[in-house]
Amino acid sequence: MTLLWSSRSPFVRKVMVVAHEAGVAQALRLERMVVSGATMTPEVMALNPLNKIPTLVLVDGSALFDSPVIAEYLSTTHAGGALLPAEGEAHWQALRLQALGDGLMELSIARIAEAGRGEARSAEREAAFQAKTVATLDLLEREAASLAPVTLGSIAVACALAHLDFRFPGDDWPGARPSLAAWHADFGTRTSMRETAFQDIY
Ligand SMILES: N[C@@H](CCC(=O)N[C@@H](CS)C(=O)NCC(=O)O)C(=O)O
Repeated sequence: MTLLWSSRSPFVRKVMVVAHEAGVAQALRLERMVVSGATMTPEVMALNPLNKIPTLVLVDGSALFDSPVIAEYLSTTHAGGALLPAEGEAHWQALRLQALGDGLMELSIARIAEAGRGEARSAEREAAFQAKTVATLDLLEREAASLAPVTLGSIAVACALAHLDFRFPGDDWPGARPSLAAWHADFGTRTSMRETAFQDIY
C-alpha cells in the first residue's frame, strides 16, 4: 500500500499513528506530497479529485480517502477492530472523539491559511477560529477521562493537540487544562506517536 504523505499534516499523522498501533506501518510505502488548498497537485488529483492527503493507494490500484475512512480501513482490516469498537456506546464515542480531533485540525489549518492571506487577513475570522478551538479544548478537558481507551478517537485528539503544539506553541492550551495536558503528555510517550513526530520539511 502507498500512502500519499506529508510530515506536516495532522490528518496524515493520524493515519500513521493508527498504522503503528495496528501493526501495519511497515506495509506502507510513503510518497511525499506538497499540497495546498489553493493549488492542485497532479499526482494527488489523479487518485483523489479532492486533492487531499492522506490518500491511501491499495494494492489493486484503487484509492481510499479521507482520513477517517483510511483510519477505519487500517483499524478494522488489520487490528481486528480494536481501535474502533464494533458497536454500542464505545463505537459512537470513538467516532465522536475522532470528529472533535479532526475538527480541531481543520480549525488549525484554517488559522494557518488565514494568517497567510496578507492584507485580506480578517481579525473577525481569526477570532472565530480561536473561539471554536478554545471551546473544543474546554470540552475535551471536561471529558478527558473518556480519552483513556486507545481508539481512532483518542488518536485523532492526540494528533490535533500535537499539531497545536507544532504550529501554535504560543497558545499554551495545557495551562488551564491539566487533565487534558496530563493525558496528552502520557499519550505522547507511545511508540506510535514518537515514530510519527511532525517535521517542517517541504
Ligand atoms: N477531511 C480530510 C482533510 C485532509 C486535509 O485537509 N488535508 C490537507 C493537508 S493537511 C490537504 O490535503 N490539503 C490540500 C487541499 O485541500 O487541496 C481528511 O480527514 O483526510
